[in-house]
Amino acid sequence: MTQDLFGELLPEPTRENLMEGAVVLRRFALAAAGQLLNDIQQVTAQAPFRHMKTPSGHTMSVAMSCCGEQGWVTDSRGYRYQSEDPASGHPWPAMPESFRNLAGEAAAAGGFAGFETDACLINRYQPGAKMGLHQDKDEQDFSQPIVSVSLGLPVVFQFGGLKRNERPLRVPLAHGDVVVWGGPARLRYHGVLTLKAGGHPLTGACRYNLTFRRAR
Ligand code: MD3
Ligand code: FE
Repeated sequence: MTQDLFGELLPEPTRENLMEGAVVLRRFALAAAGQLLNDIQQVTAQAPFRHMKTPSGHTMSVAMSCCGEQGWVTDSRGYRYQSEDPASGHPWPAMPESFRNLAGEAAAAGGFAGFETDACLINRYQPGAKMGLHQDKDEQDFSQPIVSVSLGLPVVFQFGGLKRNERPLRVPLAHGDVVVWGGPARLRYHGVLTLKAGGHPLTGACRYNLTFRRAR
């Protein structure tokens, strides 16, 4: 057992290989969760959560914010990374040290030592929110992995193939779980089923997901 900031006992992380290139590090972020949630509040005080519109005009059910040198945005002009928050015209908030450290440690544990993230997308799911099957392909270098961190309410993640029509695996993701996606898993379709109502002691009625990327 390890301890968190408050000296609480925490179960040890475990590792599961989902498929080639995709490693689930269960509970890897548990010890840091309190600090990560504090830092989400700091970032989103400067760059508030918003429901962006897809290029086809649908409003996303997931609310998003970003930090780091680059942020991911979608609007009528398309999907892209940019260095300013379109809501304010200012640069995105700096990446908190807790975020950068966790991303680097998780990437190394998943086989990607030396990963240097320049973009963190912060997703907030409230009950009823979901994310349909999609690929993450707005980044420049697909040899760089993506690290995702789940906080708060659990959800069922869908992990498909390189074509949308391949039947996806369903993987439950809970508070503190971290997944590293690289190599042949990097361009697989993936999504998140509708978040069910519930309560979590640290986040209340929501789930947060941090995805760390190398955009440029
Ligand atoms: C597999 N977010 O922000 S994290 C996203 O839980 C996104 O909020 C989901 O998909 C969420 O783009 C899933 C897991 C994830 C993230 C990126 C991936 C899985 C991935 C990129 C390639 C393959
Ligand atoms: Fe994605």
